[in-house]
Amino acid sequence: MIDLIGVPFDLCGRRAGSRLGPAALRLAELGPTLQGLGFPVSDLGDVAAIVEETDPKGLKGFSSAHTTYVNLRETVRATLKRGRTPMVLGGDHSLAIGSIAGAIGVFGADVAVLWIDAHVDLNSPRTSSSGNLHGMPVAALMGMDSGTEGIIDDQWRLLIEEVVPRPHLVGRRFGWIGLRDADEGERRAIDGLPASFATTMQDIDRFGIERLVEGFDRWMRESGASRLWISFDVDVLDPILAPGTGTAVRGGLSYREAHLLAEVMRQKLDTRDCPYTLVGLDLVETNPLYDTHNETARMAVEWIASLFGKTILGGPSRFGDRWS
Ligand SMILES: [Mn+2]
Repeated sequence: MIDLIGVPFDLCGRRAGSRLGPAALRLAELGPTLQGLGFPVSDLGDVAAIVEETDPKGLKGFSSAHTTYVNLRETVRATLKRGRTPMVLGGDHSLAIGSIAGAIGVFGADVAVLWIDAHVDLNSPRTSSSGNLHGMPVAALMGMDSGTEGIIDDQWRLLIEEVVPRPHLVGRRFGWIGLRDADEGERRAIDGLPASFATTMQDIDRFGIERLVEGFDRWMRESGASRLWISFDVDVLDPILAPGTGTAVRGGLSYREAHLLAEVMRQKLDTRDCPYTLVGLDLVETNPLYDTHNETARMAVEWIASLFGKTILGGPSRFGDRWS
């Protein structure tokens, strides 16, 4: 059973417009598509809150972000406690602070996160060049220091001490797929997380999706976590295919690579001895202002369908073990 949770929130991104993302995904028939695959779906509506900003010297949009993340955390927590799967529709990627905080609140250290994204999102307020929270959610979920003082440090502490429950995420429980845009501060931060599964587009070029997912599966088993949260940023897709995002970077996943990733991931999750389950997802950074004919939301919905078991002939490969 899947609960859709809309977060029409874009105050912490570089470009406005991803607040229209949840509507675009709903219009692309995300709910009916999942229903058609046999999953009962409830749409819980939207949780984003826009409140008056209290401090112009602080992080951009912080008061609204803080309220939104807390609302989202509590909604995700309630959904998980009812044994349902939250699917969070963004909105800018900073909302993952709230959604994954909800999963940590329920499962504690048993959660691992797979961040499928062109970006590392591991900046701290000090290393960020833009000061936008959408480049910092991973650092917040890991409880890293702000590296600053004053109001920005106070706000950051509020996130890592009150919004995100302990235990914070650690490198051994964090994986990336699709990276192709990293800042200098992020490279240093990733060097400090040697146990993480940090993979780039070059790894996909060299080893292919299938071996990459094999590696992810091994890493996931070694991590010891039994709950997987997937945070899917549509900018991991090539912008020729999915232009509707404010954070486009050239050289992303092709249509076939993206679907193979979802399909092989599903095979792994459905393996009888798989020691981990998919407990929830983010689907973020869809921005209809940059899209043509809602292509990007449609692509995201198709990707989700593949991840939830849609195949061309309706079952496992007929070529697979028998003829390959
Ligand atoms: Mn991104």
